Amino acid sequence: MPEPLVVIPTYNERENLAEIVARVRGAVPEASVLVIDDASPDGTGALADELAAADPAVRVRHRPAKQGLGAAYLDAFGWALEHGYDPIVQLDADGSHRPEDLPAMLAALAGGAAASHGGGADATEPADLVIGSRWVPGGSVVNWPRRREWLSRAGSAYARTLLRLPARDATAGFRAFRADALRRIRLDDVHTRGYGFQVDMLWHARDVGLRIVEVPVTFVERVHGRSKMTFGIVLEAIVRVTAWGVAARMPRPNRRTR
Ligand SMILES: Nc1nc2c(ncn2[C@@H]2O[C@H](COP(=O)(O)OP(=O)(O)O)[C@@H](O)[C@H]2O)c(=O)[nH]1
Ligand SMILES: [Mg+2]
Repeated sequence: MPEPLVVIPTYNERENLAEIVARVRGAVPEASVLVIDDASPDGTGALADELAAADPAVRVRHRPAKQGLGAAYLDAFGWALEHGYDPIVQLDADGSHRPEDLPAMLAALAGGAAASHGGGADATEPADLVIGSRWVPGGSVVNWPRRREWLSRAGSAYARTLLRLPARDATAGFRAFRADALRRIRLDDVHTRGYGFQVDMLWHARDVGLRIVEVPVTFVERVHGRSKMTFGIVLEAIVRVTAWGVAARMPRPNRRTR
């Protein structure tokens, strides 16, 4: 039986990492964890090595420099597929994605769970991709400034409308993929480095016909450490989504220009 893998990307998450790894291991004991650290100056990578030494189900990949969330995930997905993990989950280190929501998400991936329809697949059937969603009934956000909630809702609505994405929460970073679904996505075509990566992946997922289901989750704003969200990351997402939306409306030959 293939094992699930929970991928946790980190950049300066020293205060959060031990707790989140313990919570993942508690919530889904059969899952392994892969920490993918971009040479965090605060020593998160060394802490990850200590956690891995104490628990064989915890693995670490060290990257030489901060290259963005998208690049870290693509690296991790390649590693996970090579090593035969299934399903593959993405989860932030900062506690915003509650590991306790994972069993419901994995149940929805297997089919037969009480999931919401994000305009996508029937939740009683197995899914290829499950999104832990803030913006479906039952989903929520705790401790977010109004400005950040507005940015997330607006970004999600803009991307969803322009790219006709089958999900209410198009920018969610809490996701579970079936391994063969991840294989079907052309990962080499995914170039977005920042948070637009989530939209880029979703667009590719829809393009290859993946069955996408949203499960409501409670997103909790981080207590420790700082967000790596920058104006540049938001701008990258807006520019790319707009360009894809325009390209998608062009005659066929230009359709895949990204
Ligand atoms: N490896 C790696 N992880 C990153 C990078 N940027 C952000 N992260 C991690 O990605 C997750 C989400 O980032 P966060 O700053 O919380 O973004 P926010 O939730 O959108 O404010 C956290 O676990 C971060 O440590 C990066 O460049 N490389
Ligand atoms: Mg965060």
